Amino acid sequence: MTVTTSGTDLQISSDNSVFTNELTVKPAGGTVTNTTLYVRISASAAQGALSGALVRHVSSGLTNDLTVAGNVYDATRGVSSNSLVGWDARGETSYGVSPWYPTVSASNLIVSNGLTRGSGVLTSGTAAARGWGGVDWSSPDAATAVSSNKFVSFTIAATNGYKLSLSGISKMNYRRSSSGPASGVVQVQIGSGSFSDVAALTYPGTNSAGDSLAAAIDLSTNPTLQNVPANTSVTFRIVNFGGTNTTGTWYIYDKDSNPNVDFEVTGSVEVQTAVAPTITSTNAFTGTVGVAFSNNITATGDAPIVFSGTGLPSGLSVASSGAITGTPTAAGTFTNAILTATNAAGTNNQAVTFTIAPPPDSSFSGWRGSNLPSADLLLQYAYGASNSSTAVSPSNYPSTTFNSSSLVMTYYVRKNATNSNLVTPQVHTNLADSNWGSVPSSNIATLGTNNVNGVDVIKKTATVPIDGTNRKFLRLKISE
Ligand SMILES: [Ca+2]
Repeated sequence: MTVTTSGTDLQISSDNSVFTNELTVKPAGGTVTNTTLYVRISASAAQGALSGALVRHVSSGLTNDLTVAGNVYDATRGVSSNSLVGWDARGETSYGVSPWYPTVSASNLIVSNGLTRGSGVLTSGTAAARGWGGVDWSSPDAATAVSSNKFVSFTIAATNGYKLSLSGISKMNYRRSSSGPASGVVQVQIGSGSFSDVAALTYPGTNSAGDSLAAAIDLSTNPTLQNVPANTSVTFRIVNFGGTNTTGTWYIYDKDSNPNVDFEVTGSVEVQTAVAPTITSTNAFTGTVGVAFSNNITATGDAPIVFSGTGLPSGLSVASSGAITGTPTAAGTFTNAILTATNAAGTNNQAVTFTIAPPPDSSFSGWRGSNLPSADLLLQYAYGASNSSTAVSPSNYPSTTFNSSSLVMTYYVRKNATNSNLVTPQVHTNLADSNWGSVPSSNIATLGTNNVNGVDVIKKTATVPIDGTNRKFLRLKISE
């Protein structure tokens, strides 16, 4: 006798091994003994419910049909090609197990915590079948919901040698009651950092058949969710609020009543290539003697990066964090400084120049501030008198001595004066003549530093030779 199927969607077998669309069952001694036939849906059957499927046996003009019902589901269970984790709520009851671990599609990804109800999410009352969730989402806003632990969360991370990038929440089938939450927000925490909002959620539907988000959530443009290093946990938190009654429900819901995932997060897990540091901060720093310096070296590359530096101006140093701090003690242009950034993958050096300006009060205009220049102020400045003083300290007056061979003038000038010619000793044989000459620098000596009224002044002498017949005069020219 011959048994056939209604089409190629259905196959039959007598041994549960070899399946075909037409099977001949041979009689033994003229009688077909009781024979078990196996029926299966063929792998080529289209998705959805089988239509008109039957197994048929025609004998002596009689047709015996055995109708067969069945469903063909997506072999991938509706999982996206770039799926990381997906949850199918079809088998969940009583609000579902917590934590609820997903199907993991990506290699080198660990789920350190499945979907977990916060302690503020309750499981009282009768739960819908094929749903995972809870009740009491009545917080007025997200912040209140967070502080009341009315959220669900899960945590994933790339394993050693891999990095994790998130592209989106491709699917969220949900169900809520009319007094359940109308709104929510997806928050993400990287490592032990703070949670930040990455997407708003709205749940307009209150259909008991469930509903889906209006659109997939795109996370691919969120830079903090890309290239998350190995073993750095990424915790998603779905914070729901706006429920009008504490008995209101919210579920991840098996909306289509099939094995397809109902909640899915997509992205990629890729080999993490070690990246050596590259210093990105400036190669030219400026500072001022006596003024606290603060700046930072920055670099790209794998964390942790340790910074150091050599050849910096005196008074400055580099911390391992990259902070350059200290107070410069000498003015000038320093071109020998090398800043270094080091991580496990390598080292990057950067030659930098520090331009350190003299102290802010080392020029007459800087010292006098907004005052109008005046001869009296210039005199005070040149001799290192106090800014508030109206006269040069007598201790700074120039004085002269002589012996049989030399005339010596002792005088004071302000230390760090930017104009070294501000105070110039001059010499002449004729006091009345206007054409005085400068005392040669070889005849000028520096005898040390005094502090007068809080200002450093340098004691100097100008010495000119004299003899018994030729007289000489010394004077100081002060100019701005
Ligand atoms: Ca499902």
